Amino acid sequence: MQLFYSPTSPYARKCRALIIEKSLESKIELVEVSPLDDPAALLEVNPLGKVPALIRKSGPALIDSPLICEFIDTLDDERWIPAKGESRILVMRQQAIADGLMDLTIGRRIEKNRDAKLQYKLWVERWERGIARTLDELDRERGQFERSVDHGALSIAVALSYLDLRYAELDWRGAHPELAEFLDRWEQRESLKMTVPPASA
Ligand SMILES: N[C@@H](CCC(=O)N[C@@H](CS)C(=O)NCC(=O)O)C(=O)O
Repeated sequence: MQLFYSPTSPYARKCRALIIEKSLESKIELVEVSPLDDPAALLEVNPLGKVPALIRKSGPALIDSPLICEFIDTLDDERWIPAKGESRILVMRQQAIADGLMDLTIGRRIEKNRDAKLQYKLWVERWERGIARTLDELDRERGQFERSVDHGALSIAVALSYLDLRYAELDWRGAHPELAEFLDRWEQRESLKMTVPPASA
């Protein structure tokens, strides 16, 4: 199997970290691509032109990181996403909040990267408010995930780490020290150490 990824994509990082946590590296080859260059091999399996995308041994390629992670989790007996019940819903909800935080952070960055005259302040400020509210909510819900080792906690850790990469000026660690400690603990794990985005990114 092959996972198309880019080294800075937090959605792909969730998948890569899960693969490492589950020691499935030998089953899934990582293929680095730059989605903005529209590589033919990526477009062939994902018409949306986005990473991550997973080519399986059989069946259609999978797109969208929650689906890809769900599939990766079925490849061995160790469940990072509970199979059913409220525990499953909570993990999926945590992943949804984490993915939403990534969406806001990426939206803001794309806007901020535009020529200053073209930047749309309304959107930047809207996304910044969303990021601030989401951090407050994660702090309120911390008790539900801060000691967990599952896909919900992994997703939140990857999203917080992406804030460090793309919105460092926010200093979210200063305002949310317990969330920062949570991320520090995750950053000690091989899965996050081995998927750190390149310093030049
Ligand atoms: N919902 C998707 C989001 C994937 C996504 O937006 N990936 C970005 C990289 S971080 C991408 O490939 N962007 C290229 C583009 O939007 O054209 C997921 O969870 O996999």
